[in-house]
Parts: sequence; C-alpha cells; structure tokens
Amino acid sequence: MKISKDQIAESNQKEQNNHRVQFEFLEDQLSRKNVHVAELIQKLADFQVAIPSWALGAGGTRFGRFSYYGEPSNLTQKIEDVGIIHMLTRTAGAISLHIPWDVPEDYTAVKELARSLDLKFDAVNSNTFQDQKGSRESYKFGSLSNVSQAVREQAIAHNKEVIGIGEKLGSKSLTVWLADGSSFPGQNNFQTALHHTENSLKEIYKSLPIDWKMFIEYKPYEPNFYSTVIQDWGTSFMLANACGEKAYSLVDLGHHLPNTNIEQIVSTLMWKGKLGGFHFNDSKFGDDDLTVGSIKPYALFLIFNELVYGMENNPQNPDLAWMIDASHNIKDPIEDLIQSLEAIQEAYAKALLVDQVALKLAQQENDVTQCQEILQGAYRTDVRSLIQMARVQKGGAIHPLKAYRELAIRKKLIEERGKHTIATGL
Ligand SMILES: [Mn+2]
Repeated sequence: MKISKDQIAESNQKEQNNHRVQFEFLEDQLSRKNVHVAELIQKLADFQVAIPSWALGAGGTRFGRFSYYGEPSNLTQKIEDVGIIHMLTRTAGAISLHIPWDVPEDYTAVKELARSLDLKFDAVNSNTFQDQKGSRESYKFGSLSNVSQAVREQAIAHNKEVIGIGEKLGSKSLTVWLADGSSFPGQNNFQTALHHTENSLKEIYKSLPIDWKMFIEYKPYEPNFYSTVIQDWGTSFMLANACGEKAYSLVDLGHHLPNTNIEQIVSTLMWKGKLGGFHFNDSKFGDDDLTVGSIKPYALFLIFNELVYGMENNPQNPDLAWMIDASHNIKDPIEDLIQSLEAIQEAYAKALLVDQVALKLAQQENDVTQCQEILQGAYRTDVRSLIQMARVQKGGAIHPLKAYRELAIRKKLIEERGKHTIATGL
C-alpha cells in the first residue's frame, strides 16, 4: 500500500484556493512584523519526527485491547504505514524500532523498503521490561539494577545486541528506558540499585560506536509504583555524565508528575549540552499516551519556545532526536499520528514566531505583562497555512488527514491485511 504523488496532487487541487487565500493573508501579516516567512517555512519543512514502530497498531490498557483492523502485523507493514504518514505529511522521515519486537529478518530488504519510502532509521530501543520467550533470567525484579549479576549481564548483553542491530540498519543512537524500581518500601536498597544501574549503563556505553549517542530516559512511576531507579531528569543527567560525552538525557513528555515544569527541564539540559532526545505525547494524568497537543497545547508551545531558544543559543547541545512516543487505544493510529505531527509542527511554528529580542528586553525591564503578551501573541497566531505551505513544497498534502480519509487508506489496508491482525509487540 503506497500513496502516489498523483493522488496527493489531486487532493491538493481541491484545497488549493482556500489554502492560498489563508497563506497570503498570514504571509502579509507576518511580513509586516518583519518575519522572514520563507526562512520559517524552510525550518518547518526540515523538521522531521521519528515514528516509533509500536505506535502503528492499537495499543491497549491492562483492561483490554480493541483492534483497529488492518493493523500492521510485521516490520515491513509497519514501515509501509510510516511511509503513508510521511508521504502525506513529509514530516515523518524516520522510524524508531523496538527490539526484540521488530528484529529484521532480511536487512537488505528492510533497508531497501525504507529507502524507497524516504525513511531513515532513528534510535533503536531496547527492552528489558518484559521477559522474552526462552530467556534464561527474568526481569521481574529489575534489569540493569537487579541484585543478581546474571540478570544484569543478560540485560547488558541485550542492549549490546540492540546496538548491533541498529548498526546494520544505519541507526545512530540507542534509547534506554528502564522499568526498574520497586513497588514497596524496603524492597530495594536505593543506593545499590542506582550503583548497579550506573555500572550497567557504563558497560553498555563501552560498546557504543564512535558516532553513536546513548539516550537515557527517566520516568517517575509505573510499572513500579513506589520508586523507579531513574525517576527524574536529574538522575538521568547524573547517569549520562557518569557514562560520558556520548550519553544524553531524553525527555518524554508523559514521564512527569502532573504540573511539572517540563520547559524548564528542557532549558536546563540544553544549557548543559545534555538534552539528546525528545518523546512527544500528551497526558492528563501520567503516561497517558494521548495525541500530542490534545490536552495541553499551550504547555507544548512553551516547551518548544525553550527548544527553539536552545537550538539558537546552545551550540553545546547536539541536534535533537525527535520522536513521537504514544500507543493509541481508540483512534486509528495513522490518523492519530497525523494529528500529533500537525500539533508538533504548530507548536514549533508558533515558537519560531516568538520575538526573542523583544522578550529579552521585556525581561530585562521586568515588564511581566509584556512578556506574557509576547508569548501569547505568538501562540495565538493561526500558523496552519504556514505548515501547509511547508508540506506542499515538499510534495505533501495540504490536508493530510482529509486526504487519508478521502483515499480510504484504512479500508484498503483492511482489504490487504485482513481485519484481525495484531502488530508484533502489542
Ligand atoms: Mn518514551
């Protein structure tokens, strides 16, 4: 299942007039404020977000799972789905694989397919949060932090294997997220668990190819509910520093307690040159995996405001790895990802509109009201036609979601794959 350029052109033809009127209006408004519109469009067009292989099927909760029909049941089909999203949006130019759910059988074929769809392989993700069939040791009581050396060694070996798989695909980074922690007070010795984790990460780090990065993700709770070994950005930052210059912290929006000031975390990490990757999603309570921008779009904008500031002012921080990390229960996953990408682009575009010079001036004068006016002035701008223009220039659809529905892609996927398919790992 592939979408052709002709199909997109046909869809765009219907939308062209409306789009042009809206774009010209915005272009005029922005030009009056001395915004370089062409430059802005270029930045938006260049911005690419990786799609995780686990987001293409319907996820589930511990209460159940409801199929979406026509879901991808193997890696090839997952890559094809990302190809559909990328063809429509031109902003999903990479896929992030989960190992062992997505170990390629035929590397040449998988790489060829990705190349034909204009997709790169982003970070590879290891999995030491569940036991795999036939594994010798169990992760029930932790992996890299486990009291048992044999368990730790198995988890380290798995991460090294993931690096090897990533190397064959052309990935350049490894993301480590640990479920390790304790559910009851007294279950773990905090210091021992952290010490083991640090040593295990250092061991994995030794196997990191010279041009690779290691991303250390944190999360305050779940699946362990009393403590997690890497609970917050500070712990992740400390471990990244202990490992070395190729190790970085990774911020996942859903991995914070309610009302955490994530934009401040982003800002601090970029100042220290240690923000490596970013996982987008949205949440009401915790790690809810909701569509990006569906609950707190203003918070997303404030985060992007710090990211843009960091990208412009912190050369010590490397280019960031952007990824959506979500797994949906009740929406068509492809539609959901299209909405998420749109929300990300919107927040980025609005952050690019913040007048940084005026903001700095207002900050220096302690003009609090003006500071808010500047931020919210950018936030309230309807930037959708700008994003559309960035997409169109790269051959994407003016309205990806509309085009997806008009082309009846899901119906075709069901015809092709059948109704009751389940993605590997779900
Ligand atoms: Mn994540």
